[in-house]
Parts: sequence; structure tokens; C-alpha cells
Amino acid sequence: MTLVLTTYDWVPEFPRGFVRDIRVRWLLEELGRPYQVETVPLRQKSADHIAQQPFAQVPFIRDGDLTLFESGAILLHLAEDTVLMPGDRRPQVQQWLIAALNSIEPFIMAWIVNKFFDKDEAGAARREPLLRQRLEQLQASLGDRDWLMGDSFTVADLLMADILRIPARNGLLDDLHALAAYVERATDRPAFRKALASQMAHWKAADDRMAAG
Ligand SMILES: N[C@@H](CCC(=O)N[C@@H](CS)C(=O)NCC(=O)O)C(=O)O
Repeated sequence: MTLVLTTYDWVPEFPRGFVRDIRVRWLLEELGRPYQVETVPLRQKSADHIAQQPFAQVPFIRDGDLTLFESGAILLHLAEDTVLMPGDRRPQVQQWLIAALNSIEPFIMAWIVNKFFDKDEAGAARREPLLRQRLEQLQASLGDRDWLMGDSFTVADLLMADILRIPARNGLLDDLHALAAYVERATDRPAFRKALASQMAHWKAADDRMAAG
């Protein structure tokens, strides 16, 4: 049965390319696993949506009989027993994937909320030192390795790099050269490019549908 990935029916310009279904698309492209996309409305959150994602967010997936929400849980499930989760390094891959979600992403999200949602520049500036510290610590830990596990790109790199795309885009990695290069290396992968193109095509199709009335 083809895996079904659910995202929004439409989003404004600002989050395009960054909606978290990109992580799932990217992994599915890395694995060469076919999938189809279904949508839920961004604006009217239905009981059916909430039954599948209790916080009325996206993404969520249907994989056979299994419905899963939380991008991290989805990635862990899909990467299991694949090259992106080498069996002998499983605990370390999980550790880094959770570090991405729990030790890096919250600092980025807090900064985004101040800067873009609240348009509170002073608040965002106050968040920056702590975010900066996390990014410096991550860069130090990465050292001169290509990937978190050394030579092999894993699902932890996929998620970490996706999370770092927002600071990269906003100049926060400009003087963190190794981290910037890490994001470049990851997002240069054909699977990421394909995933990004398919998410952007999804929003374009939504615009076209709206324009056609
Ligand atoms: N922790 C969740 C976060 C999901 C999330 O924030 N999704 C965003 C899109 S990227 C969303 O649905 N935002 C709309 C909302 O929160 O109402 C995950 O990683 O799946």
C-alpha cells in the first residue's frame, strides 16, 4: 500500500519550502519510497484532522494500518532498518535526532516566534545569544566530520540540516563556516532538491486551484 503523507492544502508564501512535510518527503526521496500526498485545510481544522494529529498540525502519515504524527517519530519509523539508520549506530543516530528536536529546534523556534510572528526585534535579539551558543556547541561537536556519525549520512543529519535551514537562511550561520557547509552538503543532495521541488509544486498547484476558483 502506498504511504500517504498529509500536509496543508495551502500555506502563505512565508513558510513555503519549510513546512515540516519537507522532512518526510526528503527521507522518502532518500529511500526511493513512493508516496502520495493528501491535504487538510490550513484554516478550518476538522475533528478528523485532530483525530490524526491532536495539535491540528502537519505532517502526519498513513503507512498501511499505522497513522503517525510528529515529524521526528515519522522519520524514526521510516528510517528503521534502512541505510539511514545503520543498525550498529542506532542509539547514536536516535540521540542526534532527538538532540536536533530537543536541544536545537526549540531555540530556533523561540527566535522565529519573536522575529517573524511577533515582529519583536528586541525579543529576537535577546534570544540570539542562547541560540548562538547552541549552534557553536553543535559546530564544535561536529568537528571536521562530514556528518554527525562520521562518514555516513543518516536520518539524524537529515533532520538536523532541515532544522538548521532557517538559521542558515537568516544569516545566523554566516560566521559558523563548518555548520554552514554541513547544511550546504546536506541540502545539495538530490533527494533534498527533489523534496523541495515537490513541496513547492504542491503550493503552486494550490495557488493555481485558488486562482481558477
Ligand atoms: N512537533 C511537530 C510540529 C509540527 C508543526 O509545527 N507543524 C506546523 C507546520 S511546519 C503546523 O502545522 N503549524 C500550524 C499550527 O501549528 O497550527 C512536528 O515536528 O511534527
